[in-house]
Amino acid sequence: MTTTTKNTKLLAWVEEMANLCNPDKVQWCDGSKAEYDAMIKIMVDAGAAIPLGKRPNSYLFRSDPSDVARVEDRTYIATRNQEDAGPTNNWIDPVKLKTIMRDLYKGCMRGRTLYVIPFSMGPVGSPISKIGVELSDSPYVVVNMHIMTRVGDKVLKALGENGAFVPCMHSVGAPLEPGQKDSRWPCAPIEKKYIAHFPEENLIWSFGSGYGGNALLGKKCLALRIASPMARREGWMAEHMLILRLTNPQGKRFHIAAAFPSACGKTNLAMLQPSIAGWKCECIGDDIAWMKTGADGRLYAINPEAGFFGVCPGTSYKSNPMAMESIKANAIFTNCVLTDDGDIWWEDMDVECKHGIDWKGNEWSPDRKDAEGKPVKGAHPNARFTAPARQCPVICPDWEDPAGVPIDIFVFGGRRSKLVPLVSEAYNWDHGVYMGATAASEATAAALDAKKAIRRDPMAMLPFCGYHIGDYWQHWLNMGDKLGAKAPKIFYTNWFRKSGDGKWLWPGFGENCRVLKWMCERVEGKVGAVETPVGYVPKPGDLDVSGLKVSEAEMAELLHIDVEGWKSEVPEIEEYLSTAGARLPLRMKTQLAELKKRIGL
Ligand code: GTP
Ligand code: SPV
Ligand code: MN
Repeated sequence: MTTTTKNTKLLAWVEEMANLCNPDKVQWCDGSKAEYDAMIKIMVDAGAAIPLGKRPNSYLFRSDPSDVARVEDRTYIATRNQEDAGPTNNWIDPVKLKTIMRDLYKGCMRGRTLYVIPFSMGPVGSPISKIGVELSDSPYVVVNMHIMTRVGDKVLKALGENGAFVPCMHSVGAPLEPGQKDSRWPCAPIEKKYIAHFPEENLIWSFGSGYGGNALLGKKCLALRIASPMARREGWMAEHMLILRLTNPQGKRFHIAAAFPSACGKTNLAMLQPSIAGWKCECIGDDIAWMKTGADGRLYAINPEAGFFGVCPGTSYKSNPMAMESIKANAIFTNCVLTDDGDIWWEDMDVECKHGIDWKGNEWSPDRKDAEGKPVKGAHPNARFTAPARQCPVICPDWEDPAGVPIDIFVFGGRRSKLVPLVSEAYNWDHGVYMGATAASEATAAALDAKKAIRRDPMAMLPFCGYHIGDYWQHWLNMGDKLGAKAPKIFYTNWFRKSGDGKWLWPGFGENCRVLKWMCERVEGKVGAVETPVGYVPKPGDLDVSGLKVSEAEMAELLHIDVEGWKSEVPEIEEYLSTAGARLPLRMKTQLAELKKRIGL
């Protein structure tokens, strides 16, 4: 298939990459339903996609067991000066990396089709949106990009003859010899995988993986790792944040953006169904927020994505009914159980599955044990659904407003079974930035190689900030200076505190609206709080717990400030902040010093 585009830069780049990768053919994607259906048919015929009898137009994929999540050890930020990538990124010299990767790309698409996928992050034509073009040899990537971004001719039209785009190069890295049968999920071994970013030239090169953030290059690669340094240069923000609108019983709207690390509750909070009467919640985005100051001096956010790439395990009609409604049809599932009646299943879906085929393709039942006698999970812990955002019953009518929504509240958080209270409010902007910068969380399955039990994950951007983390914190401080009194208020939450016997202390999910309600009432100055060493925390009675089955003792534990525990964290926090070296903002040092004073160190 040919193209009508006259963008010379794009045409030249496609030709250069096709010459390097040597595909059998080149196909320009138009974003149509016919194209989506044709891609699916190719994959169904090849045995890579399994149609789900129970869900209209929905398909199950099983990845290679080695290719199930992001690979942080193989993710690179290539800048001329190593210092500019900072302590949180894997750095490699861009010239050296391109030499290595050009070698890998040479002939890597033999026997395959190169798909040209023009896409827009954000509504086509919005002043906040950015255009990317992904070249990929994976039809799985094509269909996922159709859902997750705006793809096709409309994007080429917006790009025009001279428009700028972010080139996003992708190959699964598995050329086919003549006559060779393709595998169900082609990919390259771990040591050949590279997820490479060249932020100084707004360029992405990915090789060897077909999964999620490694392969759908609009998401983490463009919208965060390339966009974050771009945002710093241009004075805006690209964050790993959900966006929601909360409307109180009086009809007053609050817009909240929340940054939790991967697999720590963004999708769930974004689609929250308030358990308290009169409050309404609508979803704008579940993973990424791009924010710019508006003419009125406030901060406006758009969701650059068009779909959800959400964690399956734990998603149920009890925990996240709106996600369940969003995936009833036209959805893609990766690494779930296939049930005997032609549906998908995963752990904690809150329905019974007596027998099926697990994510590795083996016979499965809930009582299955491995060689060591441990229960075998049916779905991979990072099994994911891909679904169009417009299918969410509580999608906000303004979710595609090119102007965005004005943010009132920022929330940071993480998964901490101890120490961190259910909620606290920052004393001021700098304190809030400090809270975000020192956010920490227990490891999840979203990355293959996040080994540490608890790791600092600043603003949930540890794997996604495409430049020096010290400069990033300074950028946050600068944004606060620019926004002044119009800056959002900053809070910190932890839904994951556990009791001594290992049970969640807080019911979470829909009940989290009680915490959001307190935040809104704090913004309005309607409700109280007590000053603690770590911020303002609700006093008994400030948080609406009416009708909730949480005892007073449990509430006290959830909001308890363990001063000794905080003292023992300080040396580690000090060491962590010092890794930013000379680029650690002075104002962060001041915040640490003030915390130390408050806890008596
Ligand atoms: P990414 O897509 O990786 O960025 O993750 P996410 O932040 O969107 O995480 P998601 O909302 O998908 O939640 C991940 C897991 O946390 C799921 O298994 C959820 O069931 C669980 N979870 C979400 N919210 C809560 C909560 O309030 N309490 C508890 N206990 N678990 C929760
Ligand atoms: C995350 O890991 O934060 C995700 C999933 O949202 S992925 O797209 O794989 O990065
Ligand atoms: Mn994410």
